[in-house]
Parts: sequence; structure tokens; C-alpha cells
Amino acid sequence: MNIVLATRNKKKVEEIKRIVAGMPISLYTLDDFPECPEVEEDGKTFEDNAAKKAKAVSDYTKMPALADDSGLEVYALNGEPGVLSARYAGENTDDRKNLEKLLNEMRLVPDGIRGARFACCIALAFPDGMAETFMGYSEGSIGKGPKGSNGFGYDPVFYPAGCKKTFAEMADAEKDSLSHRGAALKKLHEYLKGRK
Ligand code: ITT
Repeated sequence: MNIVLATRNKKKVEEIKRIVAGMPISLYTLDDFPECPEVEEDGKTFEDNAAKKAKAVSDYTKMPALADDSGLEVYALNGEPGVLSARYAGENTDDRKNLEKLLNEMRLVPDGIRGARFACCIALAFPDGMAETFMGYSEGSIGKGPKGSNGFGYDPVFYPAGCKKTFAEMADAEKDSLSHRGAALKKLHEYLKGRK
């Protein structure tokens, strides 16, 4: 199936491309559709935002489109930053500032209650308006300082459950086998197999 990846996050593109490498998919990106309009992410849930992005891009390109809406939910912060993960430190922010803000908010939170999970919703929308969503989670905890330089976003402070390394200290394949994105895309794979 030919599918357009409805994301402008280059790190997500990289991860999604390598995870779907074995699936019956040929991926296009928004670089192939430079005029494609931006979509406002105003949903309250990962599902709302992923479906909105996928539908808008499918509508514009007239092709099936796959979107990823994801983020970090920290239990001691009542689920923040959640759907606002990309904009945690403000509108014109970046990964470094978001990470700094998170570590600052967590500075008084003791070991033992620093639990968090990454969530990822993958949405696949079709030109006829139909859309499917697939959720994936990765449980873990937040470290006290950044470790490692692989990956992106909050990877340097996220220790998946039972691991002594952060996502940013892992090789690509190791992160993919434990990640929220890997889990959601596995469900997409099952769905695609069932469609044949
Ligand atoms: P698109 O909407 O164009 O896909 P975006 O970066 O705005 O790109 P989101 O709204 O889904 O995407 O925000 C996701 C944010 O959550 C991302 O910027 C990271 O800060 C964080 N995040 C998601 N997955 C992550 C991962 O695997 N590792 C680290 N941080 C992640």
C-alpha cells in the first residue's frame, strides 16, 4: 500500500521508516507534498490529534495517510506534558528546553514516584474518510539528569521499566523493541495483514 507519512518531525520519520521496513508499505513523506497545509493540533487526546492529522493529509494528497501523535505522561505531574509534549516549554520551543522544564518540574519528586509512560497513537486515514487508530505505550520512569545522545525529545531522561539505560543510550533496534511507537506500529502491521 502507498502511504504518505503525515509528520514534519524528522526523527519520527526516521523511526517510523525503520520500524515499517518489513511491512507491505511504500512510504511517501510530506517532502513529496511541500504545499500540504499545517494541521492545528487542538485535540484533547492522542487519538483525536493523530486522526485529525492523518485525515487532513489524506484529504489533501488523495492517498492513505499515516500520522503519529505521541508524548510523555508523567504520573507525579498528573499526566503532563501529555498531548502538549512538543510544546511543553512554550510555542517556539525545542527538545532541550522541554527537557529542562521537565527536569525542573521533577526536581523535588523523590525516587520511587518518578513513574511515567510514553504514549503513541498511529492513525491511518483513507481518502474515503475512513480512519483507524492504534495505541502503543511504554512504561518507565524519569531520571534526574539527561543521559545519552540517540533518539530525540525526552529520550535522555526516560528509563523503560526494568532497564538501566535511557532510550537515548540504546541502539535503534533496542528502543524500537521497547517503544510506544514500536508497539503502536505492531498493531498497524496486524491490521494490514488482516486486510489482505
Ligand atoms: P508532528 O505533529 O508533525 O508529527 P510533533 O513533534 O509536533 O510532529 P507531536 O505533537 O506528536 O509531534 O509531539 C510529540 C512530542 O512528544 C515530541 O516532540 C517529543 O517531545 C515527545 N515524544 C514523542 N515520542 C517520543 C520519543 O519516542 N522519544 C522522545 N520523545 C518523544
